Amino acid sequence: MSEASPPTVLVTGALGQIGTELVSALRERYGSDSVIASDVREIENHPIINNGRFLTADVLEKDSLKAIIEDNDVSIIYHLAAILSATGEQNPELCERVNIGGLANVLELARVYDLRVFSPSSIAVFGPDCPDHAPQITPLNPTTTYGKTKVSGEVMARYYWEVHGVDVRGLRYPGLISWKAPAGGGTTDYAVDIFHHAIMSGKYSCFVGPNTRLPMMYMDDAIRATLELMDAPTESISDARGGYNIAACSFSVTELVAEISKVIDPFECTYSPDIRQEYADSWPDSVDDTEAKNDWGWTAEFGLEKLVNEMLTNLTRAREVEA
Ligand code: NAD
Ligand code: AKB
Repeated sequence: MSEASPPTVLVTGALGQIGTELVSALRERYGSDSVIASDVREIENHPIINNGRFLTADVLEKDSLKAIIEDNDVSIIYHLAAILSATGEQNPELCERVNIGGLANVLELARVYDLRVFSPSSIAVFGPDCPDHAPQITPLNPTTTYGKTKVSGEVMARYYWEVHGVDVRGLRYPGLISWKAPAGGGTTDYAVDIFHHAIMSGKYSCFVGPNTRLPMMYMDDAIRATLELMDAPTESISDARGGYNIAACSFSVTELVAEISKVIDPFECTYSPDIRQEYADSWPDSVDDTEAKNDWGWTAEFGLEKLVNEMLTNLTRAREVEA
């Protein structure tokens, strides 16, 4: 019996913080030739462009996406192209156009070509009326445009599943912390930037205050969650398919600074909150991920201490290699 050939996978927004690591994981699994990375921009010497297939594609140009799907017999799309919260609040019109318009194009093409879709949501779907420990099911009243686009994305995903049978799944990612690619214009970027500054200068000026507490996750956990959700049998996926809560850790900036200071001493963090404080304050402290645990066996591996050690070790090594 001959082995089935791997599916062809298209990743949009592939040069961003998540795409940089997700594409590598998908290429390891399906082979480089089967994973097409795409983005509206090109970055010179980016590992994702150097190590496999890459196409420039704007998710707002439906015909270009259609041609890529037809020409390459694509069967799964990981749709990562988006404008994040901080950039989105500076340009709400662009944020709506890309986050809602781009997803509409992807879902419609998925309906026509019978594709499976991964469409990320965010803890930004929650608003100030959400309990501190966010349940899976709770009123979703975000105050940011970015959050509103993510609520719309969840509604669109559920609609395409219920009405058209499109197998689209999503996760409400917490703030993601990684060292391979920079964070892409979000509110939670401080929890990535702080590591670079700690290593470079032993000092960081944080744009949210010391008591700001948010749900966070190390990228390895986020990539594993993504693959596990997409691997789960359809019958195990509940109404939460548009955006499952997933949790790993929740910490204040003070707690993060204390953990970094165990390795980098002295490390001084000062505080200069800006508009992003408001966005952070509108989001919950932590999330309840019982449904993801029960439905498809989700469990996180990285708590605060392990995450901090991994970040500092990997960033230090990367800087030594660069030098
Ligand atoms: P990112 O900003 O790092 O990357 C997004 C990529 O999309 C960029 O490379 C950008 O060039 C590309 N892009 C923007 N407009 C485009 C367009 N019109 N056509 C094609 N590509 C376009 O973002 P990320 O952190 O990798 O996030 C990916 C997804 O995960 C987004 O939906 C985001 O909302 C969600 N998410 C991320 C986090 C996080 O902490 N990183 C948390 C929650 C949810
Ligand atoms: C952001 O801060 O915008 C993202 C997110 C939590 O969606 N990291």
